[in-house]
Amino acid sequence: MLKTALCHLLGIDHPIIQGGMAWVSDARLASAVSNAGGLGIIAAGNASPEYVENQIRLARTLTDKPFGVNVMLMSPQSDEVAKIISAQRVPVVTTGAGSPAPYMASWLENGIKVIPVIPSVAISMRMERLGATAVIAEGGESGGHVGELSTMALLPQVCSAVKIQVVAAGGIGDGRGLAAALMLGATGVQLGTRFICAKECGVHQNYKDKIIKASDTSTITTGKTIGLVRSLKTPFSRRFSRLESDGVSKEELESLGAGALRLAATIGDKDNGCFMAGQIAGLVDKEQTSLEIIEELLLEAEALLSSAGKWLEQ
Ligand code: TUI
Repeated sequence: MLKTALCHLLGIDHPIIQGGMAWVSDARLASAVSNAGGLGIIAAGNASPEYVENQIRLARTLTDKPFGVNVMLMSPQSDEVAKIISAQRVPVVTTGAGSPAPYMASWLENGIKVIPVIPSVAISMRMERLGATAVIAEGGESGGHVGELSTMALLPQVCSAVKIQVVAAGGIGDGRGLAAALMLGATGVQLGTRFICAKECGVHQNYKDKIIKASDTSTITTGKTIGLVRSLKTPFSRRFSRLESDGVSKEELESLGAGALRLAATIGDKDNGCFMAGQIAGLVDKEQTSLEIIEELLLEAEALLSSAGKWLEQ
């Protein structure tokens, strides 16, 4: 049985976190993952504080296991969302796309475990100093807003730099990725793209179908001047990319980007949607329940880890 320090830290059975994905991961997906023994995460994204509060309440009716909320720190609503999380005493908070410093004390005082997603060693050290419970080191293979470093390079450097636990994210889609992340020093993994294709994930079917059809080279990053975002190559991302190289203003690019993820997730808009996904999309070939995904990952990783001694035999 695969057990790591992360299981003990978070009170979960398996060291697998479902990444918070704006417009994609809601209470239904998060509770399915938590019921399967992982840690499910509700994404606040740009949603209203009322939506987030309702989702937290809904999750509590669907699972009695720990779950988390992800706060996207670029959201203008994050102050209000942060307060709701403190009041609701959500078991775990993950943060992305900025520094959670303003909210850290309140969350920790309320007994909330705070796990920032970080793209570099310097930021991981800053988060440790601020009192973070653990960090999620996310390489640029991941979908959505990404840093510059790959998981393979970032993860061992973060593990060497901090004493708190490190969870690996970016480019992990199966048990091989889980086993490799443990070898690099992580105590668990976070997966986003694979959980988009979970049966309990309510995104539009077009989003799931696009990921299932994707290959290794199906994603692209855009937005070098306004923050890199990785998404599937679509008419939207190609258009965005072209405008960017034509030198269109930051403001125009921002307004073009705003809302495009929502269009992809809610109505599956193939022309105007931004289908954020990681480079591992080519590995995802079917819809499965969250339980099937987690069980498959564990079986693969356990087989690999238990036979790893073969590399040392004469
Ligand atoms: O946040 C993510 N991925 C995301 S957020 C998102 S929503 C969005 N929608 C439209 C445009 C842009 C975003 C979609 N995907 N991953 C975690 C992550 N966090 N990646 C990078 C960071 C990060 C960056 C800077 C974390 C901290 C940071 O600075 C902290 C500091 O101390 O300055």
